[in-house]
Amino acid sequence: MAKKGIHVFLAFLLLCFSASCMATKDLSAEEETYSGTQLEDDGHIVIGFSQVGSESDWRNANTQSFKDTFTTANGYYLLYEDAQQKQENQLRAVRNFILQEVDYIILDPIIETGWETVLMEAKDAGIPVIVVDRQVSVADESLYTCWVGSNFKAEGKRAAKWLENYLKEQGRANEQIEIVTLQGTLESTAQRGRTAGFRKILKKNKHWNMLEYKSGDFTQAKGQEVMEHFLNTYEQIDVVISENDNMTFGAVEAILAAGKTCGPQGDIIVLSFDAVRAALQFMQQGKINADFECNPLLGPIVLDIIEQLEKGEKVEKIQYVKEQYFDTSMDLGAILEERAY
Ligand code: GYE
Repeated sequence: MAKKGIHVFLAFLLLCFSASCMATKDLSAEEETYSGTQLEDDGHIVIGFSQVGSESDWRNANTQSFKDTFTTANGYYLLYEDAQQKQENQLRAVRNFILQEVDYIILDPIIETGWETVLMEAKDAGIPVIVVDRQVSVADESLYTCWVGSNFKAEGKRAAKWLENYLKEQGRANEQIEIVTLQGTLESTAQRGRTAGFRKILKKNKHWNMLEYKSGDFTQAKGQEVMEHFLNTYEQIDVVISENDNMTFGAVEAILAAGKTCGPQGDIIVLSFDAVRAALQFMQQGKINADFECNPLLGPIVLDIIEQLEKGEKVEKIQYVKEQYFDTSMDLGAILEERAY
């Protein structure tokens, strides 16, 4: 792809960005010596990354993966914008990236709808947009270059299938099972997929009763609040489906505070999504039954995509990452030793 000249304006913004980075981390000697003029000529590829927020451990690992991948040493400048879970902030960030004439935009869209106009603006400006993690729902798919992330529906199904097997093993296959679901941010791809995947198998299990779905917005604090509501409302809860680990941390706290227990030896079966390090440690402590992995390490995959685009190659439109699950029957100590997040 022919590289666009980077405006002095952009150089100025990048310098401000570097200055703000300096406040939080030590820059290498190489980074410290960059000047605006060098930025115009040094051939670095400029990436604007609009991130959802920092609501969860998964999100932080995901952000770190991009920051570690798109470094100046690797030939990139990463302009990072945290939208603090607000779509309006993301729209503003993307428009700023367009104004700054970045080479690529990476967008992790908080929800699926509402992207047509801004993506059209990026397309008109000739800036490829790589969508990551969550998806955009647009009639014209040429508005973005490609998407890479998880198969959330498969994750939801995997969780329900795990529950089916577990209940069978426990001799509870014909028991009435009362379930509650802590949903993620409503209308996000992760929420929609996990809910839909689980529901598919739920429908086939006539003894399973979904008492309520309620969103905890993927955060620990709201997860705890929603779980308190469930515990105050329903006398019997056999299973909690929590659509991410941070809500699970809050939910477990609420369960223990209510004088109940959870996990393989407890009153309530807890199934979680993401499988971040702290959740696997919770599992080691017997507080979670199973965790369905969602891989946040998307930076290197997007790097490959950009390298292909730079060579003028065509890239796959939809790219799923590989995932697995974990439960207490596994050697979690050994798994944790190898785990990158
Ligand atoms: O599961 C959750 C995060 O979109 C896959 O967002 C992501 C989800 C992840 O806040 O922890």
